[in-house]
Amino acid sequence: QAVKAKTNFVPTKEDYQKVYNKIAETLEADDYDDGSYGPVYVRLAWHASGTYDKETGTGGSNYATMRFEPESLHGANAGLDTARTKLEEVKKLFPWISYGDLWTLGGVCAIQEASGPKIPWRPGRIDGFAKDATPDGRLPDAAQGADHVRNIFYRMGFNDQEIVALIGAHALGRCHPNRSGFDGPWTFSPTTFSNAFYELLWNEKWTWKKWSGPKQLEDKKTKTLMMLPTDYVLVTDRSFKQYTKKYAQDEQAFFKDFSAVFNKLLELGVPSQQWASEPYELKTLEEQKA
Ligand code: DDH
Repeated sequence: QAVKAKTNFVPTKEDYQKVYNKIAETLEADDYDDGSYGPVYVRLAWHASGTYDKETGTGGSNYATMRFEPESLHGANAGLDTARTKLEEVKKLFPWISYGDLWTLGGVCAIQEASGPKIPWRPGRIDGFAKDATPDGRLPDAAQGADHVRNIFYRMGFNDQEIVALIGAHALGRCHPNRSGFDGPWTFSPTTFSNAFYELLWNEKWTWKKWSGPKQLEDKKTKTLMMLPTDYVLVTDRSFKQYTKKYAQDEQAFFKDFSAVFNKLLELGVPSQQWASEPYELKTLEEQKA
């Protein structure tokens, strides 16, 4: 009887809210980075999805192939084992959820709990196999320029406005010398989701950092913030900069566009017949207190 009940288990919105809540409880950690796993959860959700290639229909969030070598060892994924290991705590409690659903929900939860916009999210990804893993080189290389950024994101099916909106996720988190080689946070509040990335990019003066590490920029005023070469093209490229300016001036516009484009990112590579429901808007922990 018990076994039968388990096989027939069809999770509801309430079940996914429980998973969300558990993920939210794992975010805070005094001994990790700036005190939150949120930024690295967002990066995991993005790297699990951003391997998509619209021509071949391969890659994307469906199969969670970052669980397997060599994808787990790709240079771009350095450090994401931290997020995968932490999310195992949640997987243990809800073994029925697929890794693709867990990792993408992790990104949604991290953004909402960091005061970001609501991100519609729906379940339906399935676990694939090592043979489904994507080749190295599908994720962007921070040392390159606007052409490279366009090639990578056009391959996923995004336009210039969507590219600029997506990279605003760099309001969160930091670069780690032992992961990417780059060093430092983009904003003064790396655990709060905001339009600060664009504000700083647009309003501050940025100069090349003098150091032995990879080429990156620092803010002239405090020398504590950083920008990657690929971030900087968002104010130098003629097409990109109009959106950067808009998002620097209008946080609501950024939140609205980010919500739509992050949802689109997390759904890349999932066949539509696999979706188990319409998108949910899950509640933050704060909203559930009332
Ligand atoms: Fe990013 N990102 N990212 N990024 N990213 C890094 C960290 C974080 C690029 C390079 C880097 C997006 C786009 C790009 C986040 C989210 C998103 C790091 C530092 C590098 C390097 C890694 C480390 O050392 O730990 C490049 C290049 C691009 C590009 O588009 C050209 C996008 C689209 C997102 C997204 O989420 C939508 C987040 C969050 C982090 C912070 C992680 C952390 O641990 O903190």
